[in-house]
Amino acid sequence: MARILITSAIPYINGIKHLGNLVGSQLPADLFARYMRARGHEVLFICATDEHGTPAELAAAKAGKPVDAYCAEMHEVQAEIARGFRLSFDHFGRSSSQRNHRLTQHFAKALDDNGLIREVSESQVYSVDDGRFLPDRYIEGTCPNCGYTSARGDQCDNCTKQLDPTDLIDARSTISGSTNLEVRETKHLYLMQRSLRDKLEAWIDSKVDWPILTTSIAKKWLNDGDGLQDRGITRDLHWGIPVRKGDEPWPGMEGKVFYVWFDAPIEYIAGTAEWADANGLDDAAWERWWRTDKGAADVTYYQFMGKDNVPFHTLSFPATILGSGEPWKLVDYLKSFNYLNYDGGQFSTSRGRGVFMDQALSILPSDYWRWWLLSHAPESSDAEFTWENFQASVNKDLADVLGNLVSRVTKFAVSKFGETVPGGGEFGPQEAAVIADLGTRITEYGALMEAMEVRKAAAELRGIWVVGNEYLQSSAPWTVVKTDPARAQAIVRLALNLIRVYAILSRPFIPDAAAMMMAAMGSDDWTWPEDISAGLRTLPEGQVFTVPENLFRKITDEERADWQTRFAGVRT
Ligand code: B3M
Ligand code: ZN
Repeated sequence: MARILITSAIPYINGIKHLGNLVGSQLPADLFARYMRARGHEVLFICATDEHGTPAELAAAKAGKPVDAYCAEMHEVQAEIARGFRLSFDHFGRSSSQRNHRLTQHFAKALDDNGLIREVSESQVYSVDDGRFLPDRYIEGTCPNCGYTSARGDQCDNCTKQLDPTDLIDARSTISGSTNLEVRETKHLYLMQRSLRDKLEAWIDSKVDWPILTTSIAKKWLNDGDGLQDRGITRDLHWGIPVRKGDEPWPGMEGKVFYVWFDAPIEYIAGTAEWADANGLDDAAWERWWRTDKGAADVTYYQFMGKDNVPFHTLSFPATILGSGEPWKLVDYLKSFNYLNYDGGQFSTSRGRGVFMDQALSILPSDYWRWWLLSHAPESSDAEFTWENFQASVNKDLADVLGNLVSRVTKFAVSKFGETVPGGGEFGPQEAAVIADLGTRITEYGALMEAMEVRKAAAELRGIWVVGNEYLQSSAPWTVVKTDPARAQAIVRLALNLIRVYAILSRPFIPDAAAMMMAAMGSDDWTWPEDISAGLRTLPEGQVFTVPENLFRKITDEERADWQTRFAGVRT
């Protein structure tokens, strides 16, 4: 039994995520966690909400709520949706937790103790009426180049000229509209990542089995242009983790907070501490997952994320860990994803384009979405969601192949032999062939799941379902029963056992349907069918089973057309 730590990128607090976000991090992480648990490993799966930064402050202001109350509320909303998608986090934490405050301040002190923090003086635009410094994209004014009146502090969208906020004519705050702006000096802490460059490169070079997508992004940032840059880790904001040196104040940094991307990955660790707290466990319980000097040396740590988050996880966060000089666990395997596009364009949170997690659950159960998303995961390239493809995939794979098998077998069995597993006949050559075929396929399926080859694993699983259909077709118990009822009983017995085995194998993808299938077989034995011959003899003669309700329904053309229109425009 191995010990497996899994984290998914932690979603921003300012709004509900779309399906593209889901398939790029939380969902494949859940698939992997469920699979590893099914194989009997000790798994800890941690996620959280990412609650700091300007977007959180602005979203709260827009909602007319204090930012802490807004975050508490949105955390609950996201937690509820995660439950709806059956994301099996051991803990869904919050980056604003006291645990994260303390750990983030601890890391900053450790980095400073190791001479890896320097102070930098900068001039930045301050809005007197807003009482805050303004990030470039919250300043607007007239472009000095083309006269466009809504140019942003960093760039003019009309003529594309790169700008400095001080270049703008009649600059104003986009938060309040105030033009009462001035340039002020401000000091920030920089993490000296440059001096960690060689260590980081050696570490990345040692990851020979990582996906190219992951290492190529890391390499690009290590080597492009000037190479790895030192990075500001503090901000002039109100909401965030106060800059302190461990338990002590940090002179000159009063009123400032850590940059959201500094504290967010630390929340993976803090979230684990929150998990221990929530379960009445002591510090040793979470430290054995994270501290290699306290039991984590035998932990394998997997991270899941979209490709845009890779630089922060291959460079910045490892810089924090390595720079601390303390024995924290580094990621062992980083699985990254390309983008999922939506119906000829991009999913967009800001423009409300695409299907969002809450909307998805309001029209169909989570298994339908889980199956489509995972079987089309954007692994080797970007992928695209279309309603036609979604309809076809649900109707074929789930309804025709799996659902139909379950309903045909159980209905036929009940009508001919009653509601118990029949004991007549013996398994013959046809059954031996099915057992051999499934044995090979299940081994392959396991290998793909272990390798996190999500799409290929889905295809293999579908192939495993097809084997059942083909067996039923060729063994034709409905014909055989007329001449050789004992033989028909043996076929039905194998087919009922197949349903239980399919429940086990399918559970990481479609947990609700799997639970229904298992319950219908009157069993709760989820032992992985490593020995498929034994697995297909598990339900004993006389075992009571039931005909489950329709596992999957088909999506009609009318529904598809309706949803296509409904989700074409902007989310209201
Ligand atoms: N919140 C971005 C995102 O949701 C960011 C991830 C943080 S992972 C530490 O895609
Ligand atoms: Zn311009």
